Amino acid sequence: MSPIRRVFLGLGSNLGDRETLLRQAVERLPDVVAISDLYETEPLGGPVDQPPFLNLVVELRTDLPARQLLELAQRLEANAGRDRSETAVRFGPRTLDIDILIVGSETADDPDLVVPHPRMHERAFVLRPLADLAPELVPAGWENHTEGSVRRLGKL
Ligand code: A4P
Ligand code: MG
Repeated sequence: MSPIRRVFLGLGSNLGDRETLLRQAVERLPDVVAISDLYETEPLGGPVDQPPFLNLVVELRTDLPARQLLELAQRLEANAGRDRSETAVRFGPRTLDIDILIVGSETADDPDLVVPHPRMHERAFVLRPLADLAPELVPAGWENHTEGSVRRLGKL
């Protein structure tokens, strides 16, 4: 049997009824044990005029592997009407984005799945809500970051 692990997912929305879209996604996730505060954040990257995001982080206790979590995340994004057509812009506006941040000590380095999420350590919109839930966490691969735990980075 696989172990139950601490899993953290980052959710963001900057199109449509952001709060409802986020709440519906959280309700559809399995084994949620904690939800961070909701943060309104300035968009990082993408088109200059895109609207602000709402971001939050959820913690699951689950034995689902990262790949299955990614498939679930992408199903929920599609349910929220996310436009993945060729015209959709990288870092551009989206109804729902779910990033797989941390899956216990599991690591992945595939073309379509990198865990821990490779950009999370430089993003306040991930680290602030994550610091609500797991301030002492040191994700796999962070041992060499001089910054140390989520709490210290989250305070940036
Ligand atoms: N992918 C690889 N690893 C992962 C992972 N750990 N979790 C792949 C989720 N997806 C992962 O993502 C592109 C591909 O990344 C997917 O096909 C998946 O297989 P995407 O969601 O289709 O496209 P994207 O989100 O536009 O690009 P990307 O690179 O994932 O962007 P990010 O890093 O998700 O950033 N500003 C604020 N304030 N708040 C935000 O939430 N989000 C973004 C998107 C940019 N700026 C933001 C925010
Ligand atoms: Mg993404």
